[in-house]
Amino acid sequence: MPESAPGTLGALSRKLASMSGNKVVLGACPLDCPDTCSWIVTVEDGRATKMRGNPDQPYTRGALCVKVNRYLEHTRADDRLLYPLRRTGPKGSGRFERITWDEALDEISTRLRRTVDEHGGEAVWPYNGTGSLGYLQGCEGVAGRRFWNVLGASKHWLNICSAAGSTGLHRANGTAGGMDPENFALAKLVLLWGTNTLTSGHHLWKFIQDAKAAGAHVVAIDPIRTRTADQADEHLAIRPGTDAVLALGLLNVVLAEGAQDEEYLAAHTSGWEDFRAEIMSYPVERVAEITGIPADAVHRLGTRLARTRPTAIRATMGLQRHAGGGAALRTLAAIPGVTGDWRHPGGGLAYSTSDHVKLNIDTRDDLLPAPARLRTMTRMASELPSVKCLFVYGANPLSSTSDTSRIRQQLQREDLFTVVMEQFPTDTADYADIVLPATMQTEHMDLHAGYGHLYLLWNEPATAPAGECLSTTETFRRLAAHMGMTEPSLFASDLELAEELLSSGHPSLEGVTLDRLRKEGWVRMNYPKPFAPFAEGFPTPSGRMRFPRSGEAYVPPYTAGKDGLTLITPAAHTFLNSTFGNNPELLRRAKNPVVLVSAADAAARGLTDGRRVRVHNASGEFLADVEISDRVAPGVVASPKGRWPKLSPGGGNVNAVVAERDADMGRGALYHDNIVELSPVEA
Ligand SMILES: Nc1nc2c(c(=O)[nH]1)N[C@H]1C(S)=C(S)[C@@H](COP(=O)(O)OP(=O)(O)OC[C@H]3O[C@@H](n4cnc5c(=O)[nH]c(N)nc54)[C@H](O)[C@@H]3O)O[C@H]1N2
Ligand SMILES: Nc1nc2c(c(=O)[nH]1)N[C@H]1C(S)=C(S)[C@@H](COP(=O)(O)OP(=O)(O)OC[C@H]3O[C@@H](n4cnc5c(=O)[nH]c(N)nc54)[C@H](O)[C@@H]3O)O[C@H]1N2
Ligand code: SF4
Ligand SMILES: [Mo]
Repeated sequence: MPESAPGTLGALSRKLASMSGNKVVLGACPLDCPDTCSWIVTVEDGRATKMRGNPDQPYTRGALCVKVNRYLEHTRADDRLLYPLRRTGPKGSGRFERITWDEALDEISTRLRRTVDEHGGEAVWPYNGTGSLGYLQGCEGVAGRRFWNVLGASKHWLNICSAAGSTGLHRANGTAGGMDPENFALAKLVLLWGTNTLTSGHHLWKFIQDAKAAGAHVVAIDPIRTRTADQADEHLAIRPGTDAVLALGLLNVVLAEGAQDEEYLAAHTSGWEDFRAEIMSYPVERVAEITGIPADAVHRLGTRLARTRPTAIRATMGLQRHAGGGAALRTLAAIPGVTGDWRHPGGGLAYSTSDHVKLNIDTRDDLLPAPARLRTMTRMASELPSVKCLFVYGANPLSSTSDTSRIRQQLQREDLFTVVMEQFPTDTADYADIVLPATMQTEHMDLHAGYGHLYLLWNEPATAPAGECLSTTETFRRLAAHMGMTEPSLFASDLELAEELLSSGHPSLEGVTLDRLRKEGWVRMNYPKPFAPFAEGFPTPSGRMRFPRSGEAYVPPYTAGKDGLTLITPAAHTFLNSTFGNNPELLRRAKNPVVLVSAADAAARGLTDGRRVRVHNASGEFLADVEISDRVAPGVVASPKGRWPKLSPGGGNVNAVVAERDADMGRGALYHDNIVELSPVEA
């Protein structure tokens, strides 16, 4: 039987609440964060008055985060979009007038029909981002796609976040799914590799603390000494984009120690002879030269790796935002293949658990009148010239997508009809012809899974929608009806859609019913606990993991050998991508945008602490204040993502200098792999 709410604290608080005439509603955080927390909302007289983390949920364990602690306040923010709007000023001016839903649907229907008639469905681009990871309202279930299929619209490749790494892991293991993150508690060596746990998904930390308490050694491998690195036993400041080389170097030491698991290699892997030769060509001195990590540190960690079972590697998306991001994950995945760590719960690699989620996502491609054109999210600037109707939902490309200057130029085109479904007046919404107001998580129903754990969660609406906001599902039902579409599946209710999602018949979902989810709020999928997914083999055609072939193990970063500073644009502690970028308190805590610069690089440019600079390259520029810091090595600078350009000095953010370039696999974006220069802004 799947594990479920034991009916302790959460159940008790629900009972107490109902005794006092209040209601307590179980929900889930919709944001693009691995933890997908379970939350409890207290509702008094129809108003949500309190939100807290669900103490019964084994992963959330009662805590939300600095951002979502302000979620209720955010739902009532002064700038919340409450009504449909039509543009009255020039594109980008953010000047709108209120209209009715009928007027909005009329105008959208007319424009969609005209576009399809004149230019074909491919000229329509539904651009659906990661604002919600819901399987009903958000990107995981590809919300709205059945409607777009009837219309024959372009398909949208949501590759903005994790595509390079996922593809690399698929090549290695046949899946991007790996360890159950809860099993980090069982590890004796933990490598936090290109991941900022305490900022990007802090609930894993409790499991790492359990491991530490049992004697585990924790190493952070990151070009930045992050707050996570501060808490680790050891920090290796790697040169950006060279992780595959470090992995090869560590394996070189493992082989020297004779610590490879020959039995596991023979039974469950393929391509070992070639790969062994590749490893042998990366002695620690060569590795030190490429990665910038001293040879003795590589040797020490290699020895530790050779001698410590189980070793758990947490590698997340930061690592793969480089030209060689796919190869990096593929080569990291080879480590537990060589050491045999996959045999043990507490050993292996955890990137994302998404591939363990086996819901039945049926976007009904049979409804398409003809094969659809595929448009790539991270290539927005290049795709837009052939788009006539852009429909943005759950996304804020003017903050989050590469090459924002070119995107902005395109959004100004008079012949482009843009609809933005939003909760807030983002920079992107300012360019809309029509804005549609969207519900927030406490106002709609949704089904969720985490990408950092093995639970499904249900989100019951706690309150009525604010203003005239509609959920994604309801918006598309109304739009379909307004356009006279009759395909029955376009009108499925939220509960019907949820039943359908749960009906895949996969063993991991046996006994996971909608009734249970609605009652208990969360259910662990039927994976063994503890879970060792590849102890007996891999989901590849041969059943074996595939080592990289000769020459495939390392693809150098774009920045390799180039003059200038490598810019890293990591997760901000107080924002979630661009979500909360307008929250006054979180903005206050985030202070002005900064760029971390080593003392040597600052001195070479005559920059003092606090000096405002233009961070620039051929793609564009943004403004930030210099923070001289030993958290970055010479040659590396860092400035967090997530700022709203219009709320930032100079009206730009980091993505003005992120060029539209592809990683080696999955067309992943190169967010941490750009060359910039810093020049003082004249006062
Ligand atoms: N607070 C907060 N939490 C978030 C988000 C947020 O915006 N804010 N975003 C969410 C989303 S969408 C995602 S996808 C996840 C992403 O979560 P993470 O994977 O943690 O993402 P990043 O912050 O981009 O990168 C993590 C770390 O990788 C390091 N790094 C960069 N390049 C390299 C490299 O070449 N090698 C190594 N070893 N390290 C490197 C960065 O310095 C950074 O400290 O977090 C989610 N959680
Ligand atoms: N430079 C740089 N850029 C990055 C990254 C980086 O590391 N560096 N990280 C990248 C990553 S990992 C990601 S995932 C992307 C994220 O990029 P996007 O997918 O564009 O996500 P956000 O910027 O968070 O914008 C989401 C918007 O959706 C809205 N929203 C939330 N819920 C709903 C809903 O239910 N309905 C509707 N209609 N709207 C909703 C929010 O108000 C918000 O404005 O950014 C990427 N951009
Ligand atoms: S953003 Fe992450 S840590 Fe914060 S509440 Fe949501 S799932 Fe939990
Ligand atoms: Mo992401």
